Amino acid sequence: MKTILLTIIAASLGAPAAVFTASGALASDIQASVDSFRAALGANNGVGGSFATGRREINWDGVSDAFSAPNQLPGNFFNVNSPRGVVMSTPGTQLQVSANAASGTPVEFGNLNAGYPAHITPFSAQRLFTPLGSNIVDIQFFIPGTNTPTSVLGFGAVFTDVQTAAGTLFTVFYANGDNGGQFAVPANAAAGGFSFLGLTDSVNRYSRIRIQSGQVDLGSGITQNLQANLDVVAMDDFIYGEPFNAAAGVPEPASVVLIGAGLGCWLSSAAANTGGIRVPDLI
Ligand SMILES: [Ca+2]
Ligand SMILES: [Ca+2]
Repeated sequence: MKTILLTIIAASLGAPAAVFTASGALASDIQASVDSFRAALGANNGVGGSFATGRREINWDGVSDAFSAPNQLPGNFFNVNSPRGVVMSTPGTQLQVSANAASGTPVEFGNLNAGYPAHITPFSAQRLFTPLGSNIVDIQFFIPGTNTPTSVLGFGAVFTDVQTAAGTLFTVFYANGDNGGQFAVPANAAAGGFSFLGLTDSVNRYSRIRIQSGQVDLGSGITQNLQANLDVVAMDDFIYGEPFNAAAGVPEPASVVLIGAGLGCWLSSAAANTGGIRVPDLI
């Protein structure tokens, strides 16, 4: 069974302008909602450059074997190696993109646990994404290819195997740093099913999204047990508005500064200060 919901809410502080949600056993069950969210954000700006409008996407599928399982993905990969204005961090141990079949490493995070491929299905083949050592990943936005923090009009993500209501969540942080509350990713009972949550807010914009991906981290010996509130989940496509600060304008090419190694230290500090998530405003 599929469910699709699009809620339009008057833009105001504390409420997103629009919430796009869908879930179902098949990828086709969420496709219309994903495409509506894409249309709301505008044209796909691809890799590099800087634009005043449009969107970016990350489907993980083009990441090389060198940065995929069993290897870790650098948190700044999508702002340095493939500039799309996103830097990620986790309070866990590392970030990982799942393997391609041709690599010889088990796909769908079977390298972590042989049982995971029965739960984890790609929305876009073949690679997916997860943090390790934690079920939390923080996503921060920068003018692509620079160390200039900025904000986005909206953010959405596709998940697989979300089977517990309110077990997978976004916590959103506005451009002014305020905590904008928590939003639940819709669940679907089917093993290997799909869920989508997309949010837009043209008034407050988002400077950071914290994702709780399932109720437990992925890893060796960590097995799903829904009765014990241990819902295993993985992420696929990220879709988000162009990281752009209207007040600052689009930077001239000469002002674009590639991020150096120092950013990793700065992000570690930022990640350590992200506690205190307030009581959920679940939808
Ligand atoms: Ca993918
Ligand atoms: Ca699950």
